[in-house]
Amino acid sequence: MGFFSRLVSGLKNTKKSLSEKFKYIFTGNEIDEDFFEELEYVLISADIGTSTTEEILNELKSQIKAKKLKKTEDCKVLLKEIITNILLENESPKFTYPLAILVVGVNGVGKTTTIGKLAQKFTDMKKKVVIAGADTFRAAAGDQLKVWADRVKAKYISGEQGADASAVVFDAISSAKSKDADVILIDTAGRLHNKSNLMAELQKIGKVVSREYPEAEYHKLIVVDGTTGQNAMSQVKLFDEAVGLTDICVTKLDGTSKGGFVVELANMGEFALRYIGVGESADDLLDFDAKDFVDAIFE
Ligand SMILES: Nc1nc2c(ncn2[C@@H]2O[C@H](COP(=O)(O)OP(=O)(O)OP(=O)(O)O)[C@@H](O)[C@H]2O)c(=O)[nH]1
Ligand SMILES: [Mg+2]
Repeated sequence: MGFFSRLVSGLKNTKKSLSEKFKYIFTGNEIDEDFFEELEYVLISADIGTSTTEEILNELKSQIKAKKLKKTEDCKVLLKEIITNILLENESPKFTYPLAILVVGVNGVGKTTTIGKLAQKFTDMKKKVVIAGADTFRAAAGDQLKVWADRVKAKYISGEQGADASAVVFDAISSAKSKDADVILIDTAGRLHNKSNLMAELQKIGKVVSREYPEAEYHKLIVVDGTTGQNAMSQVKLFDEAVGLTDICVTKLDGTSKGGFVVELANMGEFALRYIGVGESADDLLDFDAKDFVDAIFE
């Protein structure tokens, strides 16, 4: 399957729920207050969020006025453009190498799987990859990650269960330097005994990377689960306070009809929307592209 068809098939539930509703909105009718109310309802039910929806509607209204549009069917292209422009504000700058990516997020969102997929992606780009298994909390975390590392023959550094996570990261950085690696991917725990422990551990890991590997371009990528919708926004804020995020990856968009929340995530404004996950296999991690995303969710 090509890139765009994988995206479309991954987002098919979101697309279906939107296009069914759009049928009744973008008709040949005159634009009136009911139209805006219905559109507002549809955008909010796709999980775009109230403030972003309001922003979209205000922009739509002002363009309708400026372009003197009369029929609702003329607004669909406009709506697509407005949403694309919001997403474009968060386009991801290109990576430079060596590159360090610290992957964080609450438990079960898809961090380890995303690292596996990233290892594949960078290997395909002929980059030399080192993986740090710094989730030393969960017993099976290491085995899961090693499978992904072995698949692409990436160097894998981990520690015993309960080992100091930042020591694992220290070792992995030494290995990356000595092997002249291009990319180091750091997996972290999603859960420790309590939340403040987790944040303290992530901060400690974060500092090790800045201190030991200043020559690397350093990214802090949060993974959020696309099926959790609005809750993702508070996770982003929480982890940003702890480590200072740079990038976002939204996983499991294949399992939701509310993919619209990606628009709201983008509208938070500060972070590069870097990747989306649309399935469990190695090639199901896609570089986020604003235009393709909007094309994939609109009819
Ligand atoms: N459908 C779908 N499933 C995904 C995607 N990404 C991850 N998963 C699944 O989500 C589950 C959890 O993934 P993990 O990678 O273990 O999540 P994690 O964040 O590392 O979890 P912890 O280490 O326990 O915090 C697994 O069953 C993955 O296969 C995706 O894009 N789509
Ligand atoms: Mg994990």
